[in-house]
Amino acid sequence: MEIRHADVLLTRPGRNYVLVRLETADGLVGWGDATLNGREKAVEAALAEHVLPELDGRDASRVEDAWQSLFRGTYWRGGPVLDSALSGVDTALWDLKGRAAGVPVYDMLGGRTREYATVYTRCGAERVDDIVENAEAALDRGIDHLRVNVGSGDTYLDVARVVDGVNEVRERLGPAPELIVDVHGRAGPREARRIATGLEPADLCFLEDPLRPENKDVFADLRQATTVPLATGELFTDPWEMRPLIEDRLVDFLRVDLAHVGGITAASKLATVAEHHYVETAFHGPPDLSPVGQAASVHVDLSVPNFGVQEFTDYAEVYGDAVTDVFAGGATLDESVGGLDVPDDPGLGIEVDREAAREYDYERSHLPTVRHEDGSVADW
Ligand code: CS2
Ligand code: MG
Repeated sequence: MEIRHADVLLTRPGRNYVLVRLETADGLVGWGDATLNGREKAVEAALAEHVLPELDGRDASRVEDAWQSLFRGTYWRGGPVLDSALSGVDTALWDLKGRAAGVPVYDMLGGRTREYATVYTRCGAERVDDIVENAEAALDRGIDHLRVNVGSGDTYLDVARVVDGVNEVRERLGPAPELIVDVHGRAGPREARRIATGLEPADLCFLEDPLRPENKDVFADLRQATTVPLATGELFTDPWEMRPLIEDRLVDFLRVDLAHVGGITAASKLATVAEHHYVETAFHGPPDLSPVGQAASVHVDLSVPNFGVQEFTDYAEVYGDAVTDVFAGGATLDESVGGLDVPDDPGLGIEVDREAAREYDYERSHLPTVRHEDGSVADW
């Protein structure tokens, strides 16, 4: 299992993805997702210049040792760029390990604890009428966990609009569907308290990223103030960052991103810590996570006992042929249960067509910086 070729591939089949490709001396190939939305070139350079050269000649079967040596062994640890690079390598190593053993990755994580991973889908829009229409379309597809954000991502927080809009959505959809609202790390403590308490009548499954991520202590105040279940983690790029929130039971759901937090190794260990504190998983699954990252997330979802829900992106629906040109296999939605499953193939069960990927050139893009009316910077 000697690593012979370690490459990074930047491709844009609909949007930019950073993929790690590891090939062993006996010709096995493993893939991992290292995409960091808007900072793809920084991760590509970290991989090409610093991380991948260190893997040359190493034993691919030593996944944990690779993780430790890339995270701790390099002195400069953590941060979104280095941890995305580490995530891509870790996931590719698990893929290789599964392919070498002839078993799916979830089998190496302890085996299935469930038949599928229940998903939530995004139904947000500016107008309540459109949210309800999106929600009904999702329910028709068998998905009953719905994210019903009111307003778009680039308007800063309008608390009254969010509270009134989501409560109206609940009234119109009735009590059955599970509803989720993403505050997107935009709120300070005062706004978060108003949103959470204002949304208590909507009986949410959870409120996602209710607070800016810097100061974890503020979650304790919010926890005291509301009965609404809380979730966070997509902005955390270091597994240790979630620890106080899990240990003090300040959140109900762990929402880390497998392409940022340290791959399958970090996510499955964190899930185990969370299990002991009755915290469930709800891994990040936006369109900027590639189908390789989605497949990796579902392998962990299927194996952990404390799975909650998986955020879902339907790549073929959003990006059409471009995505199916490049990726084959991976997670698929079973509409009869509203859940994702992965093939029983060895490894992650997803193939990447390198030649096709090279046809889709990277384009520079970045997330917007939004400002309040007075010109000061707001959280996007
Ligand atoms: C969002 C993301 O899906 C989510 O939960 O918060 O779409 C987020 O905006 C992007 O991943 C940012 O790159
Ligand atoms: Mg989010």
